[in-house]
Amino acid sequence: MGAADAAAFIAPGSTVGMSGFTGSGYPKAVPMALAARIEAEHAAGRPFQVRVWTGASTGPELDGALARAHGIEFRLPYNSDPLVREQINTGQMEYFDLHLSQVAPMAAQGFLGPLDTAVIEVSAIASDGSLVPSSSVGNNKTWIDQARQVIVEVNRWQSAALEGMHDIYYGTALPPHRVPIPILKPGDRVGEPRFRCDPDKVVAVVETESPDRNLPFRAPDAAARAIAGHLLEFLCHEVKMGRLPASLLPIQSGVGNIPNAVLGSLLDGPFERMTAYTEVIQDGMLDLLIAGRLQVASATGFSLSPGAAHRFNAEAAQFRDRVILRPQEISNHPEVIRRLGCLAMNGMIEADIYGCVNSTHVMGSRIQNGIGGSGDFARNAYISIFMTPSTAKDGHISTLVPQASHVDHIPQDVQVLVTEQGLADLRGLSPKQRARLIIARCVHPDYRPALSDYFERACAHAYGQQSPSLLTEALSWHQRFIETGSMRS
Ligand code: 0RQ
Repeated sequence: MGAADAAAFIAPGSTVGMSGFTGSGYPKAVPMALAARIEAEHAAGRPFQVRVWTGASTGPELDGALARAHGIEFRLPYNSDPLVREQINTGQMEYFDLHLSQVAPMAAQGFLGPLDTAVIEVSAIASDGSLVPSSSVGNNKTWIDQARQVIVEVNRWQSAALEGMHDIYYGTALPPHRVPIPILKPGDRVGEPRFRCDPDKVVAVVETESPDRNLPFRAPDAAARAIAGHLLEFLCHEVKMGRLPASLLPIQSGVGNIPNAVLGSLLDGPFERMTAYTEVIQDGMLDLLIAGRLQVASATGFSLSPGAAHRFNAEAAQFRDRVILRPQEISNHPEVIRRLGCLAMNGMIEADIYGCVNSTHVMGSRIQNGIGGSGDFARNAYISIFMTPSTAKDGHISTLVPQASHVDHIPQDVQVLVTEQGLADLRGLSPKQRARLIIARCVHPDYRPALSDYFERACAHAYGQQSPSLLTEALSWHQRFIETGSMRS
């Protein structure tokens, strides 16, 4: 049926579970039709908002369109849409940002309330009624299982060769019936290629032919190249010391331009027969697969530039045995990440001298995107690495500060920090030892004397000497930025 007829099944105040993960595999027609309906209702003076659950970020046809219609009352999890961000930060929308591995279990546990409608993009419907996933899996299995009714969008733009790439695991159960997840290697397939779906629940099938969001990545600048260089040197050193095998351990790479640049640098590195157990496959990872450096990549979705998406679609068949797309509760599962020993490499907003990492909030209160999978991987990784340029906003912000204005990752989950200035290996160090190393290696020279001065005064005057802090001064850099537009004094 048409998208408008399908959207008519969605009631005001209801909860909608949408497919979509980091700009791939999200429904493109029904959310737009829903947004149009919401706008019409608002014009007639009738309130109409919905609660939206997704896999992670989606695209302008979903988050953008619904936000423009002021149609989202509450949203979870990870978002990167600018209009949604603005509405969250101006208090118009409630946002629950949680670990991506925990979304599906929390929904199944009933912690999030009932799910009324699932709107799921697929690439095909099989003759037995099972659904062939599209370019992301996300939380779709759970949405289909939990929702009262299901709307299916079949997107012909998606490559037919995606069929067989997915591994939908149906072995998850709630405590006390949970059992180990039988993934021992990144390439293991433990589930089924399609979603099971009760046909009686399907109220609408809508056909589309629309590309995924597919934003271009910035070409790596000097800072990104320097960060990648430091990281490559570190990984080579770890191999030399016998702490990592020559093919490394399964890599996880976060979203953003810097992690993508780091993947690009692995093309120039000495490592062969690598594997990835990660969340999204971005351009850099596709290049590694094409070059044969990466044997296999397990993820829950793609996050490609338009050029890379075109290339992937044209050549998808050759990746079928080397790319595995799983539900996000499995791609990000703490048990599997810990067992495989992933190398977690994520971007960040800021870190403090003790290595608390803020991945989400600008100046302590404004959300940028969300924690995404960074916590799933950071806590359970073999080595947990965070990276950022040492300054932001034309040098007016130091990304290394006396105290993080918000903490997503505690020092115990942060083992290596990298900026273009250098790399600090924090493993086995006490808080004061960590601070000295971070100041010496990572901080921009413009901010190093001030940070060093703060730390030495904290060591002299703080209430305690485990993690010395001057409470009235610790957040003064952020306050100065809010008041003057610069952290510089
Ligand atoms: O602002 O957009 O206004 O220019 O933050 O920063 O440098 O473009 O960095 O694209 O690598 O993203 C942490 C946001 C980095 C990302 C974050 C400003 C900066 C710019 C973006 P503008 P860049 P990146 C698994 C892993 C959490 C989720 C995650 C992220 C904007 O990596 O969302 O790791 N991570 N998932 O100017 C104020 C600072 C700032 C700052 C940067 N200290 N203060 N503004 N900015 N540092 C994958 C998934 O979960 C899906």
